[in-house]
Amino acid sequence: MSMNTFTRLSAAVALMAGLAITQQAQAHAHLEQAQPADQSVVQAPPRQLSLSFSEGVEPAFSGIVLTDAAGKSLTTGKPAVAAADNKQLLIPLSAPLTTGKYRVEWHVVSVDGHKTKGQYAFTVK
Ligand SMILES: [Cu+2]
Repeated sequence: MSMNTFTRLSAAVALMAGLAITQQAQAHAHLEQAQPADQSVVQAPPRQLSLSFSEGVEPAFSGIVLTDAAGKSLTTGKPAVAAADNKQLLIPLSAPLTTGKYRVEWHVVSVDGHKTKGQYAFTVK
C-alpha cells in the first residue's frame, strides 16, 4: 500500500467514525421541554412533572429526583410515559408542592438503550 493510499484510507475511516458518533449523539434522548419549564415560576403547584424528550424513553429505567430549596429529596410517584407518546415522561406528585424553588435531576434510558441525564429548576410561587 502506498503512503498516499494509506493516508486516504485513514481519512475515510476517520470520517466514517465521525459520522457514526454524530448519528449516535442525535439518537439519544435529550430533554426538549419540561412542565413546569426550566427557570419558570408557576402560580399553582403542579400535580405532575412532564418531561418531553427527543426520543422515546423506557419508564422502567427512567426517573427523576426532586429536591426542595433545602436540598431535601421529595417522594414522587412512579414514572410513566404518556399513553400516546413515549417521548413524554410523566411523574405524578404525591403531595402538593409548597412555595419555593425545586430542582429536578432526571435520568432516562431511551428506547435505543442509551442513557442520558440532566437537571433543571423551577419555582412554585
Ligand atoms: Cu442513543
